[in-house]
Amino acid sequence: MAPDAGTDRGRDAEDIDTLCVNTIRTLSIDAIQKAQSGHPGTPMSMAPVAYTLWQRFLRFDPAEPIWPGRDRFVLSAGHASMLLYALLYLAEVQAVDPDYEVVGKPAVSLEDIKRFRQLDSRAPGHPEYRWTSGVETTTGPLGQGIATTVGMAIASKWQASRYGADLFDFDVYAIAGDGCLMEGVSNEAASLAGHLNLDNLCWIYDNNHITIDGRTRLAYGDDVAARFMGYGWNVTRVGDANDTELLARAFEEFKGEEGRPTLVIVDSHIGYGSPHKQDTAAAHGSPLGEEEARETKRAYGWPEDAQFLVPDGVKERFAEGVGKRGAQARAEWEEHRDSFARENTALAAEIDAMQERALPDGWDADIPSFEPDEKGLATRKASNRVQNAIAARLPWLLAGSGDLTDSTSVRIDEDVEGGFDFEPGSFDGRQLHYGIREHEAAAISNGLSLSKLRPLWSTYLTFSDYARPAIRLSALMELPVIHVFTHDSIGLGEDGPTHQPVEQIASLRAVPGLDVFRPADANEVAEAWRCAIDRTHQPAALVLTRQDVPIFDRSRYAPAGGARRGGYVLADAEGGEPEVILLATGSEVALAIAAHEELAADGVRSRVVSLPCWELFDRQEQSYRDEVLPPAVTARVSVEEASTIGWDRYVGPGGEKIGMHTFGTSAPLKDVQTKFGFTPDRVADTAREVLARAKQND
Ligand SMILES: Cc1ncc(C[n+]2csc(CCOP(=O)(O)OP(=O)(O)O)c2C)c(N)n1
Ligand SMILES: [Mg+2]
Repeated sequence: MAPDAGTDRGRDAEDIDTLCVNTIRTLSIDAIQKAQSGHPGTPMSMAPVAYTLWQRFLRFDPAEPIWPGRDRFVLSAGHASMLLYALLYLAEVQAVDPDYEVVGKPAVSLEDIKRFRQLDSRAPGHPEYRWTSGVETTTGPLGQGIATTVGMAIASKWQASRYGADLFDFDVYAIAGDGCLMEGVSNEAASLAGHLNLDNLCWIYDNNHITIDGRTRLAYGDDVAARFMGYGWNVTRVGDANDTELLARAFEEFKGEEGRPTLVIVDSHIGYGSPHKQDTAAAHGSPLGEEEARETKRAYGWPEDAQFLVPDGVKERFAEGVGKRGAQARAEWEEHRDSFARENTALAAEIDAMQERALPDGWDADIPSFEPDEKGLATRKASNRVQNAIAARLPWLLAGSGDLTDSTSVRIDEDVEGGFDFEPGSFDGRQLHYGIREHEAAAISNGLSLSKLRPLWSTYLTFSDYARPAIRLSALMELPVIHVFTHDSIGLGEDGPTHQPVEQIASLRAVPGLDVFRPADANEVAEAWRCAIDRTHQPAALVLTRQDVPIFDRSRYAPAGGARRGGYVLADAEGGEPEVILLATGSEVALAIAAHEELAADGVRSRVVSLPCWELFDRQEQSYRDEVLPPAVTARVSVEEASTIGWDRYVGPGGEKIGMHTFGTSAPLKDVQTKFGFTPDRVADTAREVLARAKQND
């Protein structure tokens, strides 16, 4: 079908659909060729699949791409990004600004496509949420996209239970390749989705037998259908990616399926149409080359020399399909919303607030303050009290855990509305059980947050490593997910070095945009929660103790409100400027206080700085930071039962860092702390040493 016949209104629907599919293919080929970088093979092969889904099934309004009731489409095979950009461009999806307003320009323009992978183009290497409107989640790290869709599907079920299925019954679709299904997280995701009967979830598996290294048989021989049937999925097959009728039947089957997620296995030919590269790994990740691009276009019946050609009728066809259906679906949704709002003012207000990541008035009114207590309280336990005080006033706060609900203290109280398990039959529960699937727990949390719920999830700090790729994406996507990590140091004692984190805090601090809070006592926990909830575009990690820590007497020491600035002077020298500064976080703040008292008795003037959140402290103005850490006081000691990486910037060249340089050991808490030198005497002695050194250098 030659595109120069584009003005011929007499051609039949099949021809125009083929023309649309070939437009997606050739835009992808041309963009990648021009950029001299990218992955043409999968956009070429999967174009008819994505096109059929968008044109005939997806309830998505290009004019309002963040309408809450929309179906979600996730390109989990993020390297095939040009497939998504071509769809966004041809469907004329509109851009939305950070205030959630449609701004009257395209999400992706032809200019962006011509500048694929170039600086500031809305068509970057891999799809990036928040950068390109219409991209539902950032993909590229294989497996993350499908893992995240489970969170979106859970959100749809939860929202349907609370606000009604007239408003929330959205489906979630994903295209996944061999890579996505090989990644371990796909097992966690599919297993949980099957267990939860998420029949609003449809993954499309691009079964092309090719990855970068070549044929998949090098490393992959799964019977994928059997595997997914084992997870409790409905599995269906489409033997040819170009067979749009069979594809449509598969999607219809998905729509009719109840109680099971659906996997559509689509056999495809990577690089479809390329005479020399089809079905080879060469089509995966490099431009076709000029001559091959020309020959491929010829095979499609396309003008060989045309570049970035969008024949007449193509955009119109998208407008008649996804555009029209999406607009209608949205109009119906808005009608439902309006009538719902008449009957249910408060619930409707929740929907509106949620969409803008706003918080209900008084959300923090019941946050407790804790009385001084020498014996104290584990910060994980204090956290549970604060979490519940917030949960009672923030109905869309959902808690979950990787099988450590009570030991990480994230259970929502029974007397809080929704304080029961989320499971089939009670999708309005706010307590999610992820089983021992930390990676998926974090990815689901991203999916919940992308659906505008406020998720927290938990595990032991050591096992944050299992979830790291999804934690990283929460930061990259700027999602206000709360990652709760307890058992935060060697202070957990007997469980030994397998469970005692050493390098995790430093590695979390290294994630750009992730605020890591390690509160010192119960009242700092309350402040950390205030900071973590009162944000719209940033994740937080709460790092909490298993063991009790004293609750400081705030009439004697500074108020905990200082924690909201990331760091503050907790205890100061009496009778003059401090000579030495002790810096600590979490459980080691009490140790610093003990050393401070010892030094004071000895006539040494020390200051204790509690530094629960480095990132927040670093964002304070210089004058405040200098007030807390006066540049003239170079004698400084940091204490943290963790890797010392990063502390140099606070202790400076004249300072000392007390931390962990090896793994821990299995023994009762006191013995572990003595073995590794976390004692008031050691801290005080180190302070005296640095002070002596500083005086010598004066
Ligand atoms: C977690 C992760 N590991 C490795 C890569 C690098 N990578 C990108 S695409 C790809 C091969 C993917 O194969 P498949 O999913 O079958 O995609 P196809 O080649 O069929 O498009 C690899 C290894 C990645 N993006 N993410
Ligand atoms: Mg493949």
